[in-house]
Amino acid sequence: MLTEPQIQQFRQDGFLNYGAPVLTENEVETLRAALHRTLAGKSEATPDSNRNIGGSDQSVVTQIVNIWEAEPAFAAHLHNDRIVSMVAQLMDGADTLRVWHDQIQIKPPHIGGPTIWHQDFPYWPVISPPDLISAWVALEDADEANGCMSMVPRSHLWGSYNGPHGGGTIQNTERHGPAYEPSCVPDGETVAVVSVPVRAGSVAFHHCLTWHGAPPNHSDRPRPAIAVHYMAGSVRYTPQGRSHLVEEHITVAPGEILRGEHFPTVYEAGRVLPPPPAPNPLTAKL
Ligand SMILES: O=C(O)CCC(=O)C(=O)O
Repeated sequence: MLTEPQIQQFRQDGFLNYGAPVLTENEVETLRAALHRTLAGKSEATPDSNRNIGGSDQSVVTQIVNIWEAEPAFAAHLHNDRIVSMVAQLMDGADTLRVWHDQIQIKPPHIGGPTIWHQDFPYWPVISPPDLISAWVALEDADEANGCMSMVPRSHLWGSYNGPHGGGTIQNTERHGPAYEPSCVPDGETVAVVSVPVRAGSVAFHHCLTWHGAPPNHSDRPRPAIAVHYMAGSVRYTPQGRSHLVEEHITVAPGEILRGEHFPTVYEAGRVLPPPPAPNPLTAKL
């Protein structure tokens, strides 16, 4: 559980680096093995997307969306008791939490590309209000050398920026400095960049309006991580023209609360829900 000062820090800054492990070494190892199965094309199902969003073979960021649909260990991870309890504490008393989607990002050694500065919410133009918190868990130690994330404190209070790329992207710079669109920054505010190193099996939380990014990986270590984007139970399907990859899974009508089998409920009435039982291999194929 989080302490009151940790909760206050998240409210003030828009992110929180928890610092202590939330997964055991065994759990991390199980997730890594599941990730390798998906990368090798050996999972029972395919995730929604598995591609290089880094832009070239010299700047690689492998993004896998909804690996939980492909690998039971990641489906169980969505319901991680420690993580979900903390998200519930940070979500201002929400009594229900669902998963919008998950997202692996791997920056391979030497050629791992940067994550451009952005807010998450403008990339999700089919849902509102912006009551989502991401839990970013490192699957190997992540630091500045291999491309851990950086956050801009208080930027979750600066509104949602729809940049020229249709998302919250601000201009990227070669050195990944604090580039930003000045019109986003309220008078009297300053743009600071805080690096968020996370040990394997630990977690950092960020609000969906917090500006964040990550430098390239010039080290000889990979940087795999899993982010789960948790939404408050009040988040609705509110399409406005632009689409989103997982929109095809939405079965509710515009304006309705976003729920359904592809958006698992992980917290209800003050308690974390366990993952559904894994299919019985003896009966699954009958
Ligand atoms: O893993 C990364 O470098 C970026 C992840 C991210 O932008 C997010 O979780 O919102």
